[in-house]
Amino acid sequence: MLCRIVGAPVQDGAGRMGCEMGPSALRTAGLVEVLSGLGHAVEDMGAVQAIPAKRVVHGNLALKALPEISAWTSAIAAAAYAASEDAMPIFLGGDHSISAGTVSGLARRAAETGRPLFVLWLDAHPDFHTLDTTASGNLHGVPLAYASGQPGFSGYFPDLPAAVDPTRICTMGLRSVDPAERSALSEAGVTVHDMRAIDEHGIAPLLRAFLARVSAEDGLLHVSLDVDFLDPSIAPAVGTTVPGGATFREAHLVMEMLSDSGLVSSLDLVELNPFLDERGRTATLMVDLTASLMGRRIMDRPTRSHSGSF
Ligand code: 4U7
Ligand code: MN
Ligand code: MN
Ligand code: MN
Repeated sequence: MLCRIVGAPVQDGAGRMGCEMGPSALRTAGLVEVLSGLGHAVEDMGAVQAIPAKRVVHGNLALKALPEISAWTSAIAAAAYAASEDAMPIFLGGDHSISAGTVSGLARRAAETGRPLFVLWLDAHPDFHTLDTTASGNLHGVPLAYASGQPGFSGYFPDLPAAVDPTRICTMGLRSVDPAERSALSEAGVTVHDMRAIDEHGIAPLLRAFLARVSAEDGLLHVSLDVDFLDPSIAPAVGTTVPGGATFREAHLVMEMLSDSGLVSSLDLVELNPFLDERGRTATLMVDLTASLMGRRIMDRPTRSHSGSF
């Protein structure tokens, strides 16, 4: 499988600076070497270039860096569309606003191939604010709403060539949902497996059910992994830590199951803020999770134990 690495050094969408260094930290943690070591061909495309921003005025005065993020979104969408031709793109954020571009570029690609695009959003937050509902004004809180065609982006963000059907989106790991997001998610029909559902059922059956849907429709699957999906005790390098996140093994299990499914066609690694890391441990964990997604295993499977019963 050819992997194309695409750097998206964006930080204006987050409330604090530092995500710009994300692509560099992920490369330093050995991403390219790990992928090659697993037998994948790797093409490092370098970084998406920012394009000049056009001034825009919006009624929500809280919005931060709207022209800049809108400009990044069109550049990243073009890069995502190009990188997804006959390859698996891996996008290195950058804050999560980059996914406005990655997902919309991938949706355009999927529409051309005639296969439906599904999105697995691994995050403490749903990032389902519109430009009108965000109170913080931080645009890393809006990409999923934009890419799934929620109202209010027209004229401010690039026109969407194709939107992801919200009923083909599954969010996992949520534990910080704002009231406007909560109602918008259920009205749009997004599947939400919050941390409480993960605690009650275990993460595996929830993921298995979603993967069965992707497979039944012969879909493409984009995975968007926000560092804050993980518990802050194992992944401190993020500006928006929320306690009670996925454990080390829950996160690896998700990646291993995704790998076994063979369904994943693209990946975002986002929100890593290396300035907040401890000796590179979060960057290393993100690379190790990518390795699990791309085929690294503890043991070959299926495991045959003693009497053959499991
Ligand atoms: B991230 C938040 F209010 N919802 O809008 C907001 F809780 O990409 C957080 O998931 C957004 O890290 C988090 O600012 C965006 C907040
Ligand atoms: Mn996010
Ligand atoms: Mn988040
Ligand atoms: Mn975050």
